Amino acid sequence: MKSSRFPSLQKSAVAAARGAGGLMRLHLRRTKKVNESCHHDIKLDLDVRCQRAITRLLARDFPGIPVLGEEGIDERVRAAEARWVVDPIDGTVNFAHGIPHAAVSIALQVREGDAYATKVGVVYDPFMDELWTAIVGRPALLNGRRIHVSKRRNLGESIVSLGFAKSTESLDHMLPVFNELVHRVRKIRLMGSAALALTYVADGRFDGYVESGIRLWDIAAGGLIVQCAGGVFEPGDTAEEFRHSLNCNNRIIDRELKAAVVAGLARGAR
Ligand code: LIP
Repeated sequence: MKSSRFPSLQKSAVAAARGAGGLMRLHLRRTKKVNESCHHDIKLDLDVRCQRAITRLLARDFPGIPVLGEEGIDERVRAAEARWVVDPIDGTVNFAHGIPHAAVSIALQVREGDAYATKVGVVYDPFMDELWTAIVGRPALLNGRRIHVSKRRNLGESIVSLGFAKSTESLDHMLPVFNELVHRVRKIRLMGSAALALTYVADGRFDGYVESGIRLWDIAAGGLIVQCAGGVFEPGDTAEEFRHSLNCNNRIIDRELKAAVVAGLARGAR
C-alpha cells in the first residue's frame, strides 16, 4: 500500500472515531443494554453499535479493507494487504459505569511478510474532546498539535499506569508487578483504558504503561502514537492470537522500568 494513501485513510478513521465518540457522549449517562457480563468485564450493545457505525463509514470510503475488531473479526484480516484494527469503546467497564474515561481506537495495519505493521493510528476521547493521531514516520499529534513523551529520568519521579486485563490469570500475573513498582515510582495509576494510557504516555502525562494479556485492538493505534512521540512500544506476543504483554514508556526509564517488572514477576514466581 502506498504511503501517499495514509492521510486519506487517517481522515476516514478520524471521521469514524468522531462519529462513534458522539454516540458515547450521548449515552454516557443513559441506561445501557448489557449483552454480556462476567467477573472483570462487561460487553455493551453500544460496543456493537459503535463498531457497526465505524465499519460502515470505513467500508464506504475503503471497501476493500477488512476490520479486525473487538466486536467482530472479518475472516479476511489474516491475509489481507491491509486491515483496520478497531476497538469501538476502549474502557467499556468505565463507560458502563458512567465514568468518562474511555476512547475509540482505530488503526490501519499493512501486511509486511507474515506480520502486520501499524501505519495509521487514531484514538478519540469524546469526553475530553482529545483527538490523538499518528502516521508512521511523522510526529504524533493531539488536536493537531505535536506531542512528545516526557523527559522524566527515573522511576522515582514517574507516574506508571498499569492494566489488569480481564482474567484472574492476568490479575495474578500483574499483582506482584504492582507490589514491586508501587514502592519505586511516584504514583501508580490504573485508569481502565489501554488506548488512553498509551496516548497519555505519548503526551508525557504518564511515563510508562504496563499490562499483560491486552488485546491488539486496545493498543494498535495508541502504540503507533507512542512511537511517533519518541517512546518505546514493543508488545510481546503470547500463545493466544491478538493477545499481548506490554511495557511501554518514555524511552529514558526503559531499562529501569523493565528491570522492575522482571523483579516483580520473579517475586510472583516464588
Ligand atoms: C480494556 C483495556 C484495559 C484493560 C481492560 C479492557 P476494553 O479494553 O483498555 O486496559 O485493562 O481489561 O481490556 O475491553 O474496555 O475495550
